[in-house]
Amino acid sequence: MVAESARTRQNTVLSNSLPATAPLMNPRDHDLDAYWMPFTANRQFKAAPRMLVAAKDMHFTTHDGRQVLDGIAGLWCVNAGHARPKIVEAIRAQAGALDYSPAFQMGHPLAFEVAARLKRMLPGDLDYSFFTNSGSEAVDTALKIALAYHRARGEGQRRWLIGRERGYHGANFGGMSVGGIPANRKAFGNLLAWVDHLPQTHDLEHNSFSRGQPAWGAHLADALENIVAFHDASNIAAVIVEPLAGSAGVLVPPKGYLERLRQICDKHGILLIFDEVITGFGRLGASFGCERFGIVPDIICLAKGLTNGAVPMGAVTVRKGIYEQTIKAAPENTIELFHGYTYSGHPLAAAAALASLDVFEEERLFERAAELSPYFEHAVHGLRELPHVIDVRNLGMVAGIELEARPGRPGTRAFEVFQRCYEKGVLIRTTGDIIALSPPLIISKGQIDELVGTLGGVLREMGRA
Ligand code: PXG
Repeated sequence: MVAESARTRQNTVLSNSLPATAPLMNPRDHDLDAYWMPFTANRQFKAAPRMLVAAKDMHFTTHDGRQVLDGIAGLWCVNAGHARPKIVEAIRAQAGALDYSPAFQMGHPLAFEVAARLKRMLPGDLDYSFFTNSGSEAVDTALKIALAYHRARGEGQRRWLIGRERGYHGANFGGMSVGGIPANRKAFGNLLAWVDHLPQTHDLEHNSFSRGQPAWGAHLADALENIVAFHDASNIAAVIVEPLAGSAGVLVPPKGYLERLRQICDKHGILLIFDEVITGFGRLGASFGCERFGIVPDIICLAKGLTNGAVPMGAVTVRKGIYEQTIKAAPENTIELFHGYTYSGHPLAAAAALASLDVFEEERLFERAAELSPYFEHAVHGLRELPHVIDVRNLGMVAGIELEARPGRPGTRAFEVFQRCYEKGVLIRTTGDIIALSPPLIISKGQIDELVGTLGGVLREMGRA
């Protein structure tokens, strides 16, 4: 039903395509060879390029002038939709007023303002923000702060960092080391030492087709007690997890799991880091995942939605005690943390962040996400009976649809779904044989039908092959 109505609707959307706002181009007129594309099958892409030339609200314009519905908020970042005038204007004005200001030993007002805004938005005493340019840098910064904090309080032997299998914490050495996606680690043997991993939380046998948080699996957090017993609590600095794992294919935390991690960390003086690069800024129907789950981590990593994806920026926000302890351990008038980036708190990024936070607030987008999520949940679970679907999972405005892999050719089925959806005017994201949906929070119910209906149509069309 959903698929049929959406197919009709999609034809309407295509025939009523908005005019492209940028000149159309032919990728064949350009030399595509020199750009080494990230996390991309370069040869496959360059043989059949998918170029985007413009974007507005819920749609991209492709190089051949088609409108494509954005089902993934760019890469989980454009939470308020594309090219929002307030954000565009803020960036434009800032570029003309103060294009750059040195990040070390100098300041500019907007960076302080973003930190103050985050302090007001975040729960508990998550009060102090350090700025980076990406989620990967936010993660590495958070790990370094955890080590520096323990050292500042005289427990410098706390060096172990505990991540989780299937975790994604960016592509830099720290994040890759605590991360748990094998393909991301395989080629780079020189990982951080002193790292261990919790087991991952998703279990198809117990949890498939859960709506929202699965009932089974809180006990998986107890593995942290085993890790503590093995390395000794006195040697462990921090545990880092995504409250909901995005990149590995939308792994929703079992009920009670995060609460238990928090308790075990508290018991042993271990810092709990939430990597909310994806779950921050409304994705789960609350300002942040920590708010949604009612748990205050010691450190939170942010990026993506912070600037609505418009200018790169990340942030690490820490609890008051972490900042105060680290600051006071250093002698007066000396640098307290030897860490930072040329573009920390960049004026254009800070301007984009303030405007994005304004748009989120003015349009009540986090509440809107909460209001829309039952509709979204109902729509995605309608895919349950389609060929090769072995799981559907969701929370807030994010969903994962897991397909059975083709024997000996993992990932190819989902990638074909991605290609066919794109041809039909819908952008989805795949990781292995898992499809992720994570649309801008401005999506309408009709567009949810179009997104899920197009996906359902493709799954049906591909049938049992
Ligand atoms: N932490 C988490 C939880 C992330 O999801 C990063 C850190 C790194 O952020 P940067 O800004 O350095 O990329 C991420 C990034 C996908 C996908 O679809 C996910 C991310 C990035 C690109 C694609 O799986 N997450």
